[in-house]
Amino acid sequence: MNILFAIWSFFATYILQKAPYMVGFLTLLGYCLMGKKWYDTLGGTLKAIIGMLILNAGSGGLTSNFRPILAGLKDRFGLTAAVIDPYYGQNAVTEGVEEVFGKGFSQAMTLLLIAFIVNILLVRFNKITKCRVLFTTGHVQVQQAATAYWLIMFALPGLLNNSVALMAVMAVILGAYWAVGSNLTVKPMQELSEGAGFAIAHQQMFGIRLAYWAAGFFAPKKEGEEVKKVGDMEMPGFFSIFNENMVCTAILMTIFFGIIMAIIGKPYFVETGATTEAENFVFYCFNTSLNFAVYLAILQLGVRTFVTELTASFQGIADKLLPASVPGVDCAVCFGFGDANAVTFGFLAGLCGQVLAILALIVLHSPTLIICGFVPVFFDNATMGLVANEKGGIKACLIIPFIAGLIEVFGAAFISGWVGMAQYGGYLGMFDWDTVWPIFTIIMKYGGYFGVAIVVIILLALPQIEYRMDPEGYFLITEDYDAYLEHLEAKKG
Ligand code: ASC
Repeated sequence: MNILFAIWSFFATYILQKAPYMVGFLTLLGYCLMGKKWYDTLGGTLKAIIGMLILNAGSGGLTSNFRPILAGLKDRFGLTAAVIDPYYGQNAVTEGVEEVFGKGFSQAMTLLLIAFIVNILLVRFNKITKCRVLFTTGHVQVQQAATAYWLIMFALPGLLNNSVALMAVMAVILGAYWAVGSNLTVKPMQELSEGAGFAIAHQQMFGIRLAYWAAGFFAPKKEGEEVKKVGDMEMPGFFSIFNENMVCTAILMTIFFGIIMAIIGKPYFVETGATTEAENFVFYCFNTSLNFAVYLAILQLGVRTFVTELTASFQGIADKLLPASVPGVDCAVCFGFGDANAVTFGFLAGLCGQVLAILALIVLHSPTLIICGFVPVFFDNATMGLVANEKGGIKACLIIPFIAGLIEVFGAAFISGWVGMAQYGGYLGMFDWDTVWPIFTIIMKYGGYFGVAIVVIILLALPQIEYRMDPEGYFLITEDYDAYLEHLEAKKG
């Protein structure tokens, strides 16, 4: 028993919660199931792990460089506000959950495990459930388990005395959210990546599908008319330098972060040890801003390194263990596809939305103030911008993330204030957690067990509805994308 527990605890700590090793583990398992030669298996597994580590270096670099700048606004002006950021959110739960609910944080990890099993089961029985995606992003699952733990205890205080029932309810809801949310991204992601065979398992999965749906309103109505995407813009003269992704990112970020850093002022950055009194401040701002383009390039290299290994090896898992399934990966993976500049445009549009919403909170004297965190404002809106651009073109790429930015702040202000998490300084704040999760919380708070049933039914109904809209194409889209395209043509004709 002890040995089993030790194995489990090693697996949970070093594999399940660490995306690169989870991806490596799945690649290894997939290639073994396919009966690949040992050296191909070893090579592929290492490439998958290293690719994910590179992706993490990119996304981690972005986060660690630019998060303190946005958070600096809060410290510099002495605001008491909740930062919307997955890490602040997780901290808020760790600090507050014992005080508010008298329950320790460790149970949130048990929740993670059981919910993951629910995800696996829903995918395993996808002939019935129609769920096609397995989550592989452990760090995100930890953050979500923590937040769901709080929201559900807040909504259903009657369950606090019954640990088993509490866990069961939470695991079903969270596991269903993972399976169903990631499933919603299958179609947008296949279109974006031309059938690369992955879906997104992150924090804006409903957001991606909504952006995809909303982008339909911007798509050309006449047959044969092309979408005007960000990448199709041919800029004249000086502006043509914006066609190059690295240059575009560098210029826009220098302007944007330059302004914010100037507002915060040099003393703050000296105080926090980010720069020194001796270093030229303008140069410091310029260099920091250019790093945005650097980390974005690293991130895209990581995607190219691991995606083919993971999706090729996953065939083994799909054939032997989880039929008709695909891996669900970090949202940053899609930055390797589509128009690279749509990432930057989506981010900046989302940021405008968030800033406007924050100003509105201040003007309206909202009891909860929000400070934008880098992770939601960048990763959510860049992803939604990219998806929107692909289907609806440049207008969709700007307008949809802008609206999403407004929703993110208002949603986060409402839910984090209501459930009392804002008091602990942070909230997860990613798109789904500012929209669908607050709605779930309201339904459960006022509907009790009946509300729980409604939430679960709504979730499980979504893949059924999507399946019924195109029964032949539904599984074909991940199994054979070319055949799927032919199927679409045949349907049209
Ligand atoms: C998150 C989170 C991160 C980033 C990263 C994006 O939600 O916790 O570290 O987004 O996954 O690549």
